[in-house]
Amino acid sequence: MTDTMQEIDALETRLMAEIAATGDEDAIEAVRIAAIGKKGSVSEMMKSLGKMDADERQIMGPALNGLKTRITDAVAERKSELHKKAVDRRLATEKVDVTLPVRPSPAEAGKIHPISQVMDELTAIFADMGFTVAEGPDVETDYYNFTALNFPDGHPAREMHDTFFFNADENGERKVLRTHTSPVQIRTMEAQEPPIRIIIPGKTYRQDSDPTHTPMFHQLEGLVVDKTANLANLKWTLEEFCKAFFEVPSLNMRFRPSYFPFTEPSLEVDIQCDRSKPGEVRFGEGNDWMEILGCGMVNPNVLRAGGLDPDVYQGFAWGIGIDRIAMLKYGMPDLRAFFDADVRWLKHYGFRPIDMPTLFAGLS
Ligand code: 2NL
Repeated sequence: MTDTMQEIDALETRLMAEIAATGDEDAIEAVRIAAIGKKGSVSEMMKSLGKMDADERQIMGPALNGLKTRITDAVAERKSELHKKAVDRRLATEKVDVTLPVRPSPAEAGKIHPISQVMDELTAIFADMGFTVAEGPDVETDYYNFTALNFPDGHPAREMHDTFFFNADENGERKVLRTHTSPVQIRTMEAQEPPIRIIIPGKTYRQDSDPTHTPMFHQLEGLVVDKTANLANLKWTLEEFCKAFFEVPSLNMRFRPSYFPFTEPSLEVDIQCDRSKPGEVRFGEGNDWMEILGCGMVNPNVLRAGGLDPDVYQGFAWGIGIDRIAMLKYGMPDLRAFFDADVRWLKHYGFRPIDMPTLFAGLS
């Protein structure tokens, strides 16, 4: 055997060993380039064919071509083995266990506060009856919070409200944190011609703090003004509201005479309930009563303050505490927990963001 022939055999043995030793697709590609790439060891040997005489070339030509073919085939075979291995490895590591529990989406992690939920429920109920939502500032003037609502200077009802007063400004005016949402109704009457049908959900403030009162609380007031609004309309509106909110088909209501400066006559409303089971209140059944809201016909002085002629227009209004009805509906025992910002509490009592209350899909 010629020296060159031995060289070919040695190269073949070495390359076959290298091919067999490759562990991944990159490695086999590197061996391929080093052997049969343009400057590979086999290719370099083939270039030497040109310098041989005819006899030698006759033998070496087929020998080198055979080497190249065998190496090419061996590389292709190893490549396909390694490719299959790589695919198998991916399939093993990227396996999905469809029996595992679903990871909760971020939309499930956050919760809607019960007060926001109840505000959305109230809005849905009254929107269905043709009401729109009105809003106004939390910091109010004495005029909008009291005077326009028929609380004259020195009227004892001003003291009843335990108002938070700001320091007097440069004009000597003392702003207040609104003690009710009623200033928004005055602002609406000033800005808008009747018929008016609005609800005002919002924050209200009174200097009061004990197990059943927080200095900031939430109220929903409603106002209807047109030429014929009357007590019968008021009673129907409130009855429809109570049935919708407490999600009962019927409910007895009791209207008792009361006093508010801004309404005449004024009434307090009790709803039928059953308190015979300890720690549970059911509405629309039983022989007990629970006070739930205040209402009345808008006092002519208040209409006048809103720029409306009480000989032409009349209206009814009501006010209800949102925090308390939220506690009643969802069985939350402690009012103060509403404002503790405790995520464990919110996780338990909060609502799913995608469960937006609507009358057609159900409120809660
Ligand atoms: C209650 C009582 C009430 C009103 C609020 C009102 C507003 C205007 C005119 C007339 Cl601008 N009335 N609001 C009327 C009656 C009762 O709230 O006990 N709230 C928790």
